[in-house]
Amino acid sequence: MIVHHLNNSRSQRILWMLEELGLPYELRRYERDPETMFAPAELRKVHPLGKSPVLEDDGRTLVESGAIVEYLVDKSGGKFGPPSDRDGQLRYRMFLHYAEGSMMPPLLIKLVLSRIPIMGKVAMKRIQPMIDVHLDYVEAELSRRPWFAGDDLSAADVMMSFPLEAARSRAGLNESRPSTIAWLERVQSRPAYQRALEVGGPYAYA
Ligand SMILES: N[C@@H](CCC(=O)N[C@@H](CS)C(=O)NCC(=O)O)C(=O)O
Repeated sequence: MIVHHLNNSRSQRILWMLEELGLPYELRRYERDPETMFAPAELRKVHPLGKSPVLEDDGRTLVESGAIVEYLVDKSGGKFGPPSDRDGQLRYRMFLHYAEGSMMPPLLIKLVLSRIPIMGKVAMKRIQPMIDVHLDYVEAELSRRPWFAGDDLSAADVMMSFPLEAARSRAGLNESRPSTIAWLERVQSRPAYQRALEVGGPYAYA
């Protein structure tokens, strides 16, 4: 397997998942343009979207973090897949989609607005309450169970790691939401997470 990895990006969680699963992979690194933060053009040669992560395996080129983590669950015979109870399965599926589908968009809007002088600052004030609704929801969920789907770490946690790391670095996630911070600490202290950091190189959100 080849992982196309961009610094400070969502592909860090794919490295974490691969380290958890103990699957061998080759890493290809790409650096963001320090001005624009865009990925380099070479990534478009790998996939037309030119984004990261991209996973190549068995002659296939896969994109979308959620689809990639589900592929890895399948490949490893269900490891880090859904729990056995129905409610846990539904939570697993929901958070797997929620991470990119609902939680990332306002965080990304905030990041973009933060780069626009004056008017951006005004608009950012409108976005923060939307992010707070997500953070409160996540806090309530994590106060009920240790991991997003249930009692065990799953691919849903892998997916949720990036939005929550981004929220801690730029959208006010702090100790006022103790269950979420405790979850982040549990994630980041895992040996596989630490190995993924060593492999991936500098990562601003850990
Ligand atoms: N929903 C996609 C998002 C992919 C994405 O936007 N990746 C970012 C990295 S965090 C990227 O490659 N940005 C560089 C660019 O847009 O040029 C996923 O989860 O894989």
